[in-house]
Amino acid sequence: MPPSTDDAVVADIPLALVRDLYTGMYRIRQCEDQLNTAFARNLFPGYIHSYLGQEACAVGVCAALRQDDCIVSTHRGRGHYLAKGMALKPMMAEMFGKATGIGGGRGGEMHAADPARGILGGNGIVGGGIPYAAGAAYSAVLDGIDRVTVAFFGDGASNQGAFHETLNLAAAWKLPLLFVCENNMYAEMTPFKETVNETDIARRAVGYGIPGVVVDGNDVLAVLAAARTAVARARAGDGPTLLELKTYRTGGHFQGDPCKYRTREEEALWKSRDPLPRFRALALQRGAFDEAGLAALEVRLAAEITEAIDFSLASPDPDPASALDHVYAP
Ligand SMILES: Cc1ncc(C[n+]2csc(CCOP(=O)(O)OP(=O)(O)O)c2C)c(N)n1
Ligand SMILES: [Mg+2]
Repeated sequence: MPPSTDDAVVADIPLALVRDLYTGMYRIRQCEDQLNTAFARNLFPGYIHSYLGQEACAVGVCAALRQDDCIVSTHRGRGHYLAKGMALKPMMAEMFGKATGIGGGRGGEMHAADPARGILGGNGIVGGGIPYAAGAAYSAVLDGIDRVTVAFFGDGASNQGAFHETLNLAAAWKLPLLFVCENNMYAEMTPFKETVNETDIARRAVGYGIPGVVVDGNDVLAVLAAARTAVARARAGDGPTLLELKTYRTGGHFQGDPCKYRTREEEALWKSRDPLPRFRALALQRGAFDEAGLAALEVRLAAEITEAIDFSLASPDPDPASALDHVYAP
């Protein structure tokens, strides 16, 4: 594992930022936990690809962005949506396929988008979002705006041709782009180490002439620091960076996956590196919260998620008569 943030850096982080980072991660954790329960109770259709365990990646990267910066997400996108500021109730209702969802219930888990907040959408095609992100980055260059775009993707996606082609073009054109690979060690049921003869995806950056950085993806401050450096480089016109965030998908590939392809020992090891208890302890130690204040915040965040689920359940389904809306130009 790469080194975690050192004590001097920790001591310098403003307390308000510590509070925001913990709040962002806990909110995602609650969202994923409660959605898993709702899915197990058959309360909504489709799938759940849980973001549990990876919260520090989305929150750390998005904390380095402005509202007008853009992100492109994946099939495992809720953490990215929430961290970039999508409103909770419309996000949740989209998961439930309801008319009140951010996409009117048409996109569901993999296709929520909110252009006003720079969220250009998830993607059901592994690696499919990476070239879109380059397009968004190039549009900022053409418009003369110092907007940065982030492509989030997984270790599996880093073996797609689209990843390599986009890295090459983005490097050659110095696009204001961050390639953020969340290496959670698995692509569906396939371990990364069985498919790639190299331990670090970040080293692929060398072949394209851009920086490649390995980061402890379960250390939100390390993620934030690396993202800030990469964002500053992109905004200055110096081109893209590839960040590899080493993390772990603590749930299965999808909710209900029995995880027979990995050991309970490996899961226990990564549980000990869980980004939330780790940062919770740091936040208390820094005095960002007292224990009672933190517990109260957690209760409030959990209640907000429950309320969003209740809102979704009470919302109407999309009207069948509107099925062809947004398909053809008026
Ligand atoms: C082009 C394509 N191939 C295969 C799939 C099936 N599939 C869905 S998720 C997934 C694994 C992706 O792994 P990774 O990129 O590491 O993301 P993670 O699921 O770990 O977040 C695969 C193979 C797909 N959706 N698209
Ligand atoms: Mg993966």
